[in-house]
Amino acid sequence: MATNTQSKPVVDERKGGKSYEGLSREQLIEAYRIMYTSRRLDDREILLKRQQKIFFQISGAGHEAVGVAAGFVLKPGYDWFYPYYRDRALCLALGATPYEMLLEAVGAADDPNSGGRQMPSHWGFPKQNVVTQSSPTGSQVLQAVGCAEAGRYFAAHPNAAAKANGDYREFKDVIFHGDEVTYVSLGDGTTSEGEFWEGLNTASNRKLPVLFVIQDNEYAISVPVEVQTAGGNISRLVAGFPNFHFEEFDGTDPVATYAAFKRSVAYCRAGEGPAFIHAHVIRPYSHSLSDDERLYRPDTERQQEAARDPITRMQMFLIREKILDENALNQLEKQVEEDLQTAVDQALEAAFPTPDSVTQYVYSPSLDPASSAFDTQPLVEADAKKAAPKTMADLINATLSDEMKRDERVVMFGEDVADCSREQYLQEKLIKGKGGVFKLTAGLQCEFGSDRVFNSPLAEANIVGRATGMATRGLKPVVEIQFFDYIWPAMMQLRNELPLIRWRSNNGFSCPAVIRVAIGGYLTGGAVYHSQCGESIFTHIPGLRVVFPSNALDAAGLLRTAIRCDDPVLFLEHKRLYREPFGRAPYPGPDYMIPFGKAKLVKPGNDLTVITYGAVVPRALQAAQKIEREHGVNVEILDLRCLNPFDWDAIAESVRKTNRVIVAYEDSLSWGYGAEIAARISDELFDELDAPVRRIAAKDTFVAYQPILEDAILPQADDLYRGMKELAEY
Ligand SMILES: Cc1ncc(C[n+]2csc(CCOP(=O)(O)OP(=O)(O)O)c2C)c(N)n1
Ligand SMILES: [Mg+2]
Repeated sequence: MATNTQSKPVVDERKGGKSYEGLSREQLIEAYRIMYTSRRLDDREILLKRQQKIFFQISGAGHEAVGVAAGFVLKPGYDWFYPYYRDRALCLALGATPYEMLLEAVGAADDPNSGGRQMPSHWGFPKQNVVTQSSPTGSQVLQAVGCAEAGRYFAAHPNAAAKANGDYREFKDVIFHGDEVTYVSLGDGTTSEGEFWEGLNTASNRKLPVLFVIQDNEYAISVPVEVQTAGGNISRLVAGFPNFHFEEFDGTDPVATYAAFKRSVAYCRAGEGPAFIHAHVIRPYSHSLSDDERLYRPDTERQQEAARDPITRMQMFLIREKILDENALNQLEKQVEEDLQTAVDQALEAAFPTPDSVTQYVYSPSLDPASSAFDTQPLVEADAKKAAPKTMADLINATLSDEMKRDERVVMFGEDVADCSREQYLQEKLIKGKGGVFKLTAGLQCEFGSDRVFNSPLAEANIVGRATGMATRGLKPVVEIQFFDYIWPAMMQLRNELPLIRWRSNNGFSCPAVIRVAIGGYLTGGAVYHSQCGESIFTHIPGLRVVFPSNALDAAGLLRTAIRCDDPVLFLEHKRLYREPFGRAPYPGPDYMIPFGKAKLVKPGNDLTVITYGAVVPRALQAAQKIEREHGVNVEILDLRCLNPFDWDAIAESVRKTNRVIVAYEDSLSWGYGAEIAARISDELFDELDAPVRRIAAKDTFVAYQPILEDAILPQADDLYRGMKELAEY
């Protein structure tokens, strides 16, 4: 259904005839057909909602001209699309059918958007490169930026697109085109979200071919544009961003809209930079069926708006220009109605998904990171230098380097991760380079180039949102969040986007990125904002793998599994353990991997079990050695090292042997990771227990600066010792 935009106008301008900005009469008729289909499909859905045959409705009414114009200028399956819910006409113009849209509305198994998992108008058409859309307003913007970056990266590194067996690449096809454009749209209200501004900033700075489309209907539910936007006009505010092509126009005029899109897309395709399209549209049908705009908009305002309805405008245009007469228009509309009736009848017959499918595609169905494919042995190095024990920081750095060498799809960015953004200083050998505040990425930019290792702006949502867009396209971003304490601006992306994309698109899209995060306390002076844990907040998110190694060898093996696997991974690196004497190990070689969800037996014992991970492992070991010396209590210590999935079998085996168990963790006690483990033990191993399940963790407060306070707050070896003694005596 996508129209060839190259076709000449039927009337030649040179002969003094009329031009419709390059649109032929046939294309104008087709434009109207799509616009009318879009509007009437909304009407149909509204009816179906009133009949309780569908469960939600949100319309694209008033926005149809924008969608059709964009769909005519851009190319489905070639360009990339991050739409929002009012983009029905766009998706129709790109080739999605009313039937496919209705399948989402009824929640059918065959719904290509989501398999019945998302609300209607949450577009996702893999065939057309329409990337699964979510509900949080604005979260699409940074992903679109990352998508555009990926396209540019593959154009510069075409070999990176090659398939490879044995890792995520086997299941991740890459397609790209050197002049592709990424479309992203949003409403006027959504321009208030910070992620919108972060997206503009990066697209501008990197001159990315992103088409930002603001569909300004002057309302965000009931909040008018002058409350959202300082001065009431977003174009005025963004005018200072360099490298942009700007357009502002009446988006209810299909021909003017088409012309604006043509100019903008040409600018992006030519590699000049991003374009900003500000289309003034209308919203005739309230925000959604759950909203009644008469509560906050008087009739006069609504009537004025109705005079600009793009459907009527287009009808009048076609008649005025003698492209269609009234009879032909009626014929066309009748045909649309008939086709829609057929689509509705078919969609109402469609099979529903089965309840047993609900956990399908939470994770990759193709590659299980807990499988033996990820179980390899460390290399024993003959070379004495390589065989010398290395710190966790050393081995993480070595693993990153190895994987960048092995897989050209791996890119790294974050705050301060580059050696030096001002490359000339490196070239002139004036400086040594930084490579991360903890130096975990040191030397990687020098080794692999500035387009593979680079600094991000100081914006955590920017890091995770862009990584999500890149990974959706097939890159393997391994990005860094500098401190766990500052992960929160990325929370929308981490909770609602990265881990959900596979499930909500019914496996239509996936984004197996790795997010490395420096975490934890015991720093003596780390204080409130450089000591936080909080891993259970992330293990609570389905779709996200969470890893938390306690030593150098595990960090190397698990990081490699994280990079090669097909799921998104949160890789937590304890700052206190980066350079500890505890847990150093020789370099294990470039293929050493540990499967996820396999605990490590740190110390065997018979009297009680301590289940722990991270920086509590060495503290538990210290306490266990002391209690064995002093009281002969023989403690078994299990280091979970991977928190999702976690090794239930190892826990159960140990508890069956010792019958007494402590779950110890660094985060504050209540609602923490130990609660889940303790609950599961009580549930499934109740008969095996000779004592209550105990938790030892931080106090339910924040981590203070003064070392005396820090010691009192975080769990210490002495706390573990006391806990072990009490439980052994119970
Ligand atoms: C982050 C977030 N906050 C709030 C909402 C609830 N919500 C959904 S749409 C909407 C208004 C959006 O207005 P605008 O961006 O102007 O788009 P429009 O609906 O007018 O086309 C709101 C507040 C949401 N979906 N996501
Ligand atoms: Mg709006």
